[in-house]
This record gives sequence, C-alpha cells and structure tokens, in this order.
Amino acid sequence: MKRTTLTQFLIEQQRNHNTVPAELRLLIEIVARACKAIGHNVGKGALGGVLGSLDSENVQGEVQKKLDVLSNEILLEANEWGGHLAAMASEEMETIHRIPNRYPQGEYLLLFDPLDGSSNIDVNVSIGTIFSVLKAQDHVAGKDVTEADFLQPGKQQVAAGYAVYGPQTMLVLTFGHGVFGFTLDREMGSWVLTHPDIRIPEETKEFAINMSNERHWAPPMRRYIDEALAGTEGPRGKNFNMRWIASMVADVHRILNRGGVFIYPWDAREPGKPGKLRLMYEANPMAFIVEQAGGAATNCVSRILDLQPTTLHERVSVALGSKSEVELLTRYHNEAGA
Ligand code: P6P
Repeated sequence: MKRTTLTQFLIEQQRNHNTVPAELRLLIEIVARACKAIGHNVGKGALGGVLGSLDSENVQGEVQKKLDVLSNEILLEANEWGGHLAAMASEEMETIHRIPNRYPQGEYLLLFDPLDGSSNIDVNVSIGTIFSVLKAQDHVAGKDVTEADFLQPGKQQVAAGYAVYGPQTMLVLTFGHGVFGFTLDREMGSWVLTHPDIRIPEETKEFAINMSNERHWAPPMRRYIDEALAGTEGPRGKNFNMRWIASMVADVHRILNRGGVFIYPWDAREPGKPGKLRLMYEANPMAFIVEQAGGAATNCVSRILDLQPTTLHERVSVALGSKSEVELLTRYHNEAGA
C-alpha cells in the first residue's frame, strides 16, 4: 500500500489545491507532533507517573488531572516559537496565551482542549486532543491580541482536528475540503494517511447520550429519545442501539466511521447553562469536521457553526452526526419553541 505521510499530504494539498498555505501547514505539523508527544505520555499510564489528579481546578471548576496540565504545556511549548500564531486559547487556561515577545507572531489563532475525556484517563479508556484554527481577522500587527479576536463563529475556522489516543493513535483533520484520517506508525513515528475521505452515513440506528440525565431534559429531547427507545413499535419503525463512552473524541470518531448521533443537550441540573460542552474548542471543531464529512451539527435549535460566541469558555448544547437524525431532533426542538 502506498504510504502517504502527513507531511507529504499537506504539501500536496498546498501544491495541488492551494487549500493549505505554508504557514497553516507548519502549524498543523507542529500540532500533530505535539499530539504524538501527548499520546506517548498517555500511553505510559501508571508507568509514567502521570495518572491521578492535582490539587488544582481549571477555569471550568474541574479537578485537573496531571495529564491535562502536561498535555496543555506540551501544546503551548510546541507552538510558541514557530512564528505562525498570534495567540492560543485552552480549556485549561482562563485567559488567552499570547506569543512571548522573543518570538515572531503569525496570523493564526489556535484553540484546544488538550486532553478531552479526562474522567477516562485513569481507567484506560480512549481520550483525545481537540483543536481549532482561526485567523486573527482584525488583528493589527504589533497590537496585542485580545480575547475578542477569538470570538468568531465556527464557520470562520480554517482548520480543525482531533487526535484520539485509543487502540490506534489517530489524527483526523479538515481544512474545509473533506475529512482525512491518519494513523500513527508508532515504530516510525510518522502519521500515515489511512482514511483519505471520511464520510458519515446519512442514516443510522445508533445514538450516543448520557441516559442518566433523562429526567432533566427538555420535552423535545425526551420525545426524540423516547421514540428511538420505542423501536419498531414506535413512530421511528426501527430499533436503535446506544453507545456512550463519555469521551467526546471517541464517540465522534465512532460516528465519523459508522454513523450515529452524539447528543449533549441542555438539562435542568444547571438551567442557566446552555449545555456542558464548550463552543470554541469542542463543539466548533467537531461541528466543522462532521459537516465536512457530510453530517450535521446543531445546538438542538441552530447550526453550531453559525453561532456568534460571546465569551471564550462559553458552553453549548450539541447534537451532531448523521444528518437525518440531527435534523429530526432539531425540528422537534424548533416545533416546541425550545
Ligand atoms: P458526562 C468529557 O469530560 C466531556 O467533556 C466530553 O468529552 C464527554 O462527551 C462528556 O464530557 C461526558 O459528560 O456528563 O457523561 O460525564
């Protein structure tokens, strides 16, 4: 089988399709290398002394795992010196991270959840890194980048991707012209193109949701799930299966490969919050990838990529995956005036 490495793929995309400018290619190669390092530390597990929690909490009020902080540091250090970024933002940091003055600044903004699915770290379940790339649209050279420069709707993304640290370590990328999957050749240390055109099946019989929250959902959400659970005796006329890994990266990766719908809706446990997941570095990159693979992604009411962010760490409801299912549950919410 002809082996196309990530570097060769990115150069061909730049040369043949002009979809990946040189600076963006450099950024993605550096992020991919950082994901290799994160995957290496994740893989050590208890042998690396990196399991367990710290005494600190992140901006989300979540107890930080040692690997959360280590993964964040790996991404910051890898991307500071390259000259391709104006600033970075992370789930693990309250404020944006500007490029130190000793390094040149670039035109891109990098946002990431350095290690998503932390509750699974200590029990050896797949976890991942999610990242999103924006351009510093209105940034004036020499002026300090501010949080406001990051607050762009997801449709402005120029690239998005994730690494999933599972039985295989994989990297999935989009630049707005399809979705591509690379598998890490752990012996050679290179990312090899193994999934050149990832497409989500439009139909599915599988949903992913945390059922323990059912009593807290809004009525249209309960209607959608109740109908799925009714199977062939219900209005859907087919039986559904359920999966919930509690690692968004792992659930989304499954959906990209065999279809399905991933849902984290609003619930009454914290009625003031629109949802649990974060818009800028979880929902937006995953929505970009899912749409590029032929799927759909809404906040149960509107297209995620159209949402105008107001704060860096804002949360959002998420329904993404096979288009027919996302459209149906979104219709139920709009009919109910959700
Ligand atoms: P729950 C992981 O903490 C995460 O942010 C996503 O990766 C995952 O889909 C979700 O939260 C799991 O949430 O409430 O089921 O533990």
